[in-house]
Amino acid sequence: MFYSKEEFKEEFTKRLGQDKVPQTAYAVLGAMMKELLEEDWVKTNQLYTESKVKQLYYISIEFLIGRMLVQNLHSLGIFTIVQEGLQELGFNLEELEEMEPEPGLGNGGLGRLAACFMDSLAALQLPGHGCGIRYKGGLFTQQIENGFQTEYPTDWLREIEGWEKRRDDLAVEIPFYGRLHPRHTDIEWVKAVPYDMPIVGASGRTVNTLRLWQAEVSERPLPAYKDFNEYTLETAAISDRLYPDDSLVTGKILRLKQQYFMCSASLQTIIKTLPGPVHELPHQVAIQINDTHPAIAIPELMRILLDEEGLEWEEAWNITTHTISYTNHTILGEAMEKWDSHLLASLVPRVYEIIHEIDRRFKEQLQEQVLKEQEFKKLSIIDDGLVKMAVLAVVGSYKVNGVAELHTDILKNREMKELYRQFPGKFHNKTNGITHRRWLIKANPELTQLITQSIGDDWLKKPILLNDLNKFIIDASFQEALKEVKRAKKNQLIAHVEKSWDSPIDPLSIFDIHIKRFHGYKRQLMNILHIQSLYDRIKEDSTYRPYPRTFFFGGKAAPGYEFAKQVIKLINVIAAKVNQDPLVRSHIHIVFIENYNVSHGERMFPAADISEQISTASKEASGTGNMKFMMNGAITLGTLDGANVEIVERVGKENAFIFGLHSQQIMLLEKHKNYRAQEVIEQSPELKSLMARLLSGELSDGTENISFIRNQLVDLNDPYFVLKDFHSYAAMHEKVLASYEDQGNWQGMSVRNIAESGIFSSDRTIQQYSDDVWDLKKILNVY
Ligand code: GL9
Repeated sequence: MFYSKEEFKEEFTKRLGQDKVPQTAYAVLGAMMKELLEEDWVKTNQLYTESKVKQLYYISIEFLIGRMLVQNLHSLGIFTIVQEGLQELGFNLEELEEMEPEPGLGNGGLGRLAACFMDSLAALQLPGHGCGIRYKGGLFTQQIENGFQTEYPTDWLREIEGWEKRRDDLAVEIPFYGRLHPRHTDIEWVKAVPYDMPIVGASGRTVNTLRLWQAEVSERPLPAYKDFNEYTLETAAISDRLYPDDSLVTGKILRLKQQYFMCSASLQTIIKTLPGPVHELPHQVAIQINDTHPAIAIPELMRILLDEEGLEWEEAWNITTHTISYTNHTILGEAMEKWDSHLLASLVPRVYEIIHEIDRRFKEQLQEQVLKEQEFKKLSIIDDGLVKMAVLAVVGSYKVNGVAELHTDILKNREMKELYRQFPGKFHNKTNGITHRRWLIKANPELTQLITQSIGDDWLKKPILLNDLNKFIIDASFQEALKEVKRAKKNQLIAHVEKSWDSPIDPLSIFDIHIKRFHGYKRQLMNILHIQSLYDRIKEDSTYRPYPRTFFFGGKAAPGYEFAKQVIKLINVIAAKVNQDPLVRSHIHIVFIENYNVSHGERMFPAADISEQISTASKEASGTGNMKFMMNGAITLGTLDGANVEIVERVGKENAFIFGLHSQQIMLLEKHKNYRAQEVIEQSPELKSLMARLLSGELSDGTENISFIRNQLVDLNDPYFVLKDFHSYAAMHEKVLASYEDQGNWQGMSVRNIAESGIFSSDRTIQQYSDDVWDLKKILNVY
């Protein structure tokens, strides 16, 4: 369609016509992009079908893809042409990008990881696709009102239609409810209609597919007892909204419906479009289940193989357990899915029957061993009237992985010890990664340019080559240029934020950034309590006048998670006080970024000096924000948790600020129950006064109490060890300040972090999955 800037301008102008407003420009540009990638998309699919190569399906309840327009311009290799062309025609690409709504089809790390994986699969020219749900409403929009989080529905679909292709021809029917005997009757069918989105591979012609399913009423007859209006409402609800849960389960029937809907639709399609006989499934298809949300794919695949393909149990089980593999993303107890047996038996009776049989056979096998009752219980899929999805996922998969070395070790040695003993060969680690294309090349073109000027452009395709930057650690002119980049990114962030934030932000201050979901274990509370202690110290000690710092917070709390919501309120109360105080304000400043999402992230990671990664050791499975900061030259201030451990291994302890209890220490304190928060408070005058003021309500506006924070720290004995780690956290902040004074050394640390970040590209992660689990072959789309 166009190969040069002039050709682009000509085509664009022609299509734009007389309607030269940004809205039209945005629409025209989008339409041109879609046309441009359409041919490659069709060709990629044809190639996969004709060559009968093995294909991967990554099933996930969340895909937090972020905006697509600019990312696709980069992938198609026409970003510069278009950006300059638009400028010459009087349009600003950045302004057009702002018109694109962000599809918030995920909560946080787990959903964003799925999106990074899609990007890497396409970039590496591997045949891998996503399967998920086309939620009409993504994650809620957060507004801060009077310091409190309030939630508003986000309906992104209205404006985005266009990137996707509805495929009525590929719709399938999903069976819910009904009676089983003598045969499955009275089924309430739901129609699943796929919407396909193109996943464009960087500088190749591979265009993979993200297939999102939408629930609609079926044309098949409804059972006599069922009211049609009720059925219509229930059906629409299935793909209406993403559950806003973060590392938490609701146990609601609608969630289970979503899971089964997505798995059944995906599997039916996979089987229908299989190029060979069904017993060859494991050679033709790999299915990865992203956490336990799609674990119901295991009995569903069994159902299809048994009832629709007519296989015997042994053969069906053999196929299933060589096709499906499982990734675990958390060890938090409250995030472990357990479904009520009755609920399953009523909603998906045949699937429940199969789960029961899987459990029965597995237990029969276990009978041959001498097992303690406790061990046997841990290994039971069905236990106490509950179906434990993680156990089902391990038993029914050929590979099981954690998402960072520490996390996988904890799975093997503690959380899944009994399962590991049964299936030692299944367990492996795949440390998470992030796509450097979005999080460095797109988000930070200034840094990208500096790197390319210094080490050439091979790193764009092989991010591990960022390692070559190590030779610039003490190079004064590189350091100066890096500082310049950071300053530019800070100013851009300020320009963006100041539209909504009323107090001016100092671009020369240290940008200390804490962005992620609000959760007890992520310890935003520790951060804000420390800031309060800084405030007190500045007020009381006239010799303490620290170098200016701006503390940024951003993140959403699950609507039902009261504690997390009160932490948001506390931050906003303390922010109001700090930011209004003329003395304190020149030393510390707090900014709360409303409605933190992917687009905000793209502006914030590049502007950071300090990356707050302060979870209670052993609780954060991996973290991926830590990698995005590192790649943009921020220094980690964190605990030895999740992938922080591997980051520190790469950069060296001297290039990070590490504090706090280690995971072993935390696990011992938990096991022996010998932590006493009250004693820690008693021993520290600083904590004592901080707690007294906090609990008196002085820090809570007078309008609201802080009962949940009190409850957590006092009544619940500080389960995330905020008080226990407080002093070593505060001491590390002082070390940050001292280090920042030596700018030569600081910039060197920053270079070191960028240089070592290549290993955390999701290209590395995906290549490892492909080599060790999926066995995919690179397919070149040439024609
Ligand atoms: C998570 C873990 O908590 C993170 O540590 C991890 O980096 C990601 C991706 O592996 O998975 N598990 C989980 O349930 N969430 C994670 O972020 N939560 C959300 O995504 C909301």
